[in-house]
Order: sequence, then C-alpha cells, then structure tokens
Amino acid sequence: MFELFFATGNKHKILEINEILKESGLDIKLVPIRGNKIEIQAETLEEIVSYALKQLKKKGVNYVIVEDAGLFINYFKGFPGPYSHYVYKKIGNKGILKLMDGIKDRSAYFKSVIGLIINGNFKLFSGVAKGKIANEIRGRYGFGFDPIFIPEGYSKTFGELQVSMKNRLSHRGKSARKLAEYLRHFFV
Ligand code: ITT
Repeated sequence: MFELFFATGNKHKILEINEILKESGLDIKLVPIRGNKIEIQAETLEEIVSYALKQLKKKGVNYVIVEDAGLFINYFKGFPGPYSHYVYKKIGNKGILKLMDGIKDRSAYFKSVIGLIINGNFKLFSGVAKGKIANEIRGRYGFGFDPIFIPEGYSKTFGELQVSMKNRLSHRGKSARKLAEYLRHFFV
C-alpha cells in the first residue's frame, strides 16, 4: 500500500477523499499531517494551494496532497470564497442565513482545489458543485456549510446526505476523482 500524506486538519476531508480513492480501486492510504498547511490570504483557491505546496516542498515532503475549498455565493460576488474558513468560524451557518435574509438570488457554488506533489512535480485538480443556499439549517452529516447548501437538481442539503451521496455530487468528489484518475495512470 502506497502512503500519501494529506496536509490537513479536517477529518471530514480525509474521509471523503479516502472513499473516492478506495472506489477508484487505488491501494493508497492517506496519512494526515497536521499543522503543515501554511495558508496565505489570497483571492483564489489555486493561489492558496500553490503556496502551500511550495512550502511543503521546501520542507522536503515528496508525496503529499493539500486541499482548499470554499463556498461562493453569487449575490455577494463570490463571498466568502477563499475566506470561508474564517467566515464559518466567525458567523457560521446562522450568520450566512441572516446575511441572505430577503435575498431572492440564493445561487451559490462550492469549489475544491486539490494540490499534489508527486516526484517533486506539482499538479492541481479542481471541482465545482453548483446549488443554492437553503432557507434553514438542515441535516447532521458532513461539516461546515453542508447543512445550508442544496446541490442543483436536489431538495436535500449536503448535510442530509451521507458521504457516498455527497461525494457523487460534490466539488471535492469531482476534484478527488480527477486526482484518482491521475494517480491511476501514474502507478500503472
Ligand atoms: P484544512 O486544514 O484542510 O485547511 P479547513 O477546514 O480549514 O481544513 P478549508 O480552508 O479548505 O478547510 O475550507 C474552508 C471552509 O469552507 C471550511 O472550514 C468549511 O467551513 C467550508 N467548507 C469547505 N468544504 C466544505 C464542504 O465540502 N462542505 C461544507 N463546508 C465546506
């Protein structure tokens, strides 16, 4: 079994990406390394991930992934986007619902960018899930903004979907499948 480091402090991300790797038939185990994702404030997830990869390479980590994700609300021109972690910590789902109070355009999307270092090379894989902000908090699965995000074509929130179903529709499911596809070609 090949061990691939994952620089994250978020256990839900590990669970979700692990499931995709397993589904793809890859014999890869994600090994979390905490406190190694050095985040900068930047306008795009790609910049944040690329910076984190450079720092990891400087530390001599050769096989590693890092992921940055965010919720982009169209009415607010993409806010909180790359600031999602901070905004979630400060105002949470209740705060977002309050900001959206009375706003008709509730369209939003989640985006995930996974960065990989393999043999010293950098690769980025991204995925987007379109949907809308719910009117209330619903569901106990997942994490973060999951209970207020309804994926396009569905009525349930991500918070009401189990990991396997969220993975079929989600931003991270999409970026992780691209990663799995790349790794499959790399190892075969
Ligand atoms: P890292 O250690 O990997 O950075 P994190 O939780 O800080 O973990 P991010 O910076 O990538 O993750 O994500 C920013 C926030 O966006 C995160 O704290 C959640 O509140 C929210 N978020 C990201 N992906 C999400 C998802 O799939 N479902 C719900 N909320 C999500």
